[in-house]
Amino acid sequence: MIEKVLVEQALATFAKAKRLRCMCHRNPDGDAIGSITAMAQLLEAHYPDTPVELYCVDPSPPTFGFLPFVHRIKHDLKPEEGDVFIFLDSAEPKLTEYHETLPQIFQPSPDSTGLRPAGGGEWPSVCIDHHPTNTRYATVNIVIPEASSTCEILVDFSEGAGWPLTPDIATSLLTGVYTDTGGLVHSNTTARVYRTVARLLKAGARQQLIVQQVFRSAKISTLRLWGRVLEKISITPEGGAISALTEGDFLATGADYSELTGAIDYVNAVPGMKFSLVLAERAGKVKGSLRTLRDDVDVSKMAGAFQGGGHKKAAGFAVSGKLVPEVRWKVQQ
Ligand SMILES: [Mn+2]
Repeated sequence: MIEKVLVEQALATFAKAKRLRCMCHRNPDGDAIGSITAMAQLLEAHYPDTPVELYCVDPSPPTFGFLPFVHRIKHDLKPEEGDVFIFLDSAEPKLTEYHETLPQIFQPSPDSTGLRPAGGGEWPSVCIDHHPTNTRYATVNIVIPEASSTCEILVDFSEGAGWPLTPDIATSLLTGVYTDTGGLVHSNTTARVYRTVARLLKAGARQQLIVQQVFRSAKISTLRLWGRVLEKISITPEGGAISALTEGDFLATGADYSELTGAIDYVNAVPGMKFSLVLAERAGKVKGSLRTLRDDVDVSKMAGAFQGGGHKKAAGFAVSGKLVPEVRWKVQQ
């Protein structure tokens, strides 16, 4: 799946590092945490003399606290000479949220002719990602949109590099494959995904631990938040199932933003809809998550209208502002 030359370029980049600094996107999900913790373990095993560090602007959701290395994720980053950055599951620099404070760690994206403008990026970097909207902002870009998850790409990468998977690494990787496929039920669950899962189980991935921690446990605040999402579903004339949560909903339920993950799959379950949308207020912004079950609807285009992006069947966006309810009444005779 991965071109051999890309694996070689990535390995050559890792080999010359004085420090290996892994980074995933803000508001990290299971694939972000799975891929960053797996990559850090792989790098530490194969470059024992090079310090390996993990960075994310947001802490890991407690759900993934059972994964090795998760406690090593740091927030404050000061780039130093000799750093090599490894970006995981992040389609664009802004999704890491380090783009404003540390623009120099990213390369300028290639223009429409495929050439990378001069200047910018001072540090070598490797990006491993599966988002089709990836802007190729690293020096080595391993972007495979057909992959279900960044963790799936890492399984192939390890094989290409000749790196064996330990049970701990396999557990991190299986967490990402499971969460990005919704437990092997989303439309991105290809035959290749099942082969990947088989390889991970063979490597000792603790499948039942993941099922219990990720899919079979929910805090009371999460259940109450999801209750509000479900209660507030409305159907639009365009055929969308929409729900919206204000900051007040988060305060009243005691849930934080990360606890919203997964609720949209229930909104998306309304039969006959073209798409589903969950809007949520967060720190002066309104974030939107879009899903569809249909092949003739591309929600990444809808998200694009609000400067967002993602996949055809799952996408998101963020706009500044707050939610204001609009109630319409008409007289029926
Ligand atoms: Mn992902």
